[in-house]
Amino acid sequence: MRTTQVLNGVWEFSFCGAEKPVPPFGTREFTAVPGCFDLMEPHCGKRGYAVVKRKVFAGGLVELFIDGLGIKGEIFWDGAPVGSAPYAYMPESFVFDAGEEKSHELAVVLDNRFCEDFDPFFDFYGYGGIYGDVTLTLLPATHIERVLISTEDYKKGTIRVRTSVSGGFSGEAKMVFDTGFEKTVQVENGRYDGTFSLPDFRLWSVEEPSLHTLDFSIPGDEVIESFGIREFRTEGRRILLNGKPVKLLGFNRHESHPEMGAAMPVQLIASDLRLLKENGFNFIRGSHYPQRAALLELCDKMGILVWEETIGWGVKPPLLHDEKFLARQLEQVERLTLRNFNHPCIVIKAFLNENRCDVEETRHVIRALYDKIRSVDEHALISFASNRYEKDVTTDIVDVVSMNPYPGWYDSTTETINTNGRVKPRLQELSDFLPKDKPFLISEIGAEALLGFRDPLKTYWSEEYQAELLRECFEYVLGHDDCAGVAVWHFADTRSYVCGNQIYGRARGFNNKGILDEYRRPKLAWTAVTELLGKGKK
Ligand code: ADA
Repeated sequence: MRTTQVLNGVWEFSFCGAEKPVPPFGTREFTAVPGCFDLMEPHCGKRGYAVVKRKVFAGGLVELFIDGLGIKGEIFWDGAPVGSAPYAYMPESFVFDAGEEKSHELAVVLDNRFCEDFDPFFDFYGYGGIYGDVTLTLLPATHIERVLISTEDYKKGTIRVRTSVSGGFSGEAKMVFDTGFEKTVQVENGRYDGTFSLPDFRLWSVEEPSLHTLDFSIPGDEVIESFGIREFRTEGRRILLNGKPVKLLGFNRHESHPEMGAAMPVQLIASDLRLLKENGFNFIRGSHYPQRAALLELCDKMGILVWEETIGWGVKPPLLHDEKFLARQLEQVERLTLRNFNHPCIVIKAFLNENRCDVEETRHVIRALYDKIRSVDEHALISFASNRYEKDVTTDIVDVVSMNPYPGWYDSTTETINTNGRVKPRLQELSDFLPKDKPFLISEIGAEALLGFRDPLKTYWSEEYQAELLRECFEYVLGHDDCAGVAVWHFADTRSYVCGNQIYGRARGFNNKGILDEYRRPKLAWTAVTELLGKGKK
């Protein structure tokens, strides 16, 4: 049977700058895991290699899980490489033979230097460190590798269960559901694929996020998966959840905190989600990278819809059309779709925020990523956030057409006061232009506002200006059935560029378009929008 150790805590550490650390890894300091070392003196803001390590008592076959790190990492067990984590924020598992049962050394070489897949131009800070939990699970030699559960018919509670078992195992497996329903099935050459109805099932929804569990076992191994029975589908301009239109109302959210960076404690993640849910919102876009396991678990339990996205921000040719880049993107969407397959909260699966989708050659990239997700998940709603608007040549490929318009902000002329008249006409114009047979989602919209900067003239950067702009946006979205929803840019102010010309638009080095500031203190826009939703409390 499996046993799991949580390896979070105090690890040994060294910052190595440009010099890549090699085994045996010498360390001089300590650091927190999860934690971002480049937010801690004396390494604040530094870029380079670092090593984190600790002792682990284990032996035999193990699965090491790291819930996201940045910007890249390589994993060593007693000085030997056992895997690499090339994509920032991506949760990764590494299965390897840990050898004899004794104390071993686990080391992660981190590299927070910018690279092709994480450009300094990204409008969010690239932190160095381990962002989420680290666990080590002892695995039986023959073990269950994966259990995927999908809803095939939400009305009848019909689900499909697909599993893979290591070593080409053939034999009996048992399924026990939380409802008490049991089923014995045959696994052939490591595979089981069965579709059946679950008696006494409950549906998952935003209002009643009922979850089920499946305990899947073979001789010597057992895993418990949580899942929800629900269907997302589109009908014309609408997104339907279990046959009923659902309007997505919420925010883009960065996993970011001024003192903890991307390694936010679960308590703070939960408090963000509670704030959102209690104030009438139901949606977050996980911009712009894979989300932590705890966030998805919380959203499953709380009934919050999630847009899942792989990393890739504003990518343009030639990189966008480079085959090696595409291969890395395909690997990311495949890994993420498989890993998060059972989360009922995921409404949209996406990639490549604001890519150059106005260029004909980009169609091939979008098509390939779309097909890859589809090959793993035949029911997923697939999209990406576009800023090419009327020039986007890929709207026929995606299931949901998502646009990031910034009326009253980036498209302003000399008009700097009063958004009246800008937001609604632009949204209407876009809506009129876009295909009528697909949902139109506003995947970003917003304006900068500095908390405490109040101005009766509603000047740019004032709380008043932002409040008015977002009020207009929500009035439009709530008043139009042909708009599938909105994710405001963004939930909370987030640390951004620290260099380059872009910093001029980023006072304090932050993207200040948060409806809350970085400590989650509300701006006027929060009150304006929550009042519209009939809530208005914090
Ligand atoms: C883009 C981008 C966001 C953010 C935003 C802004 O649309 O997708 O990450 O940078 O613009 O604030 O300018």
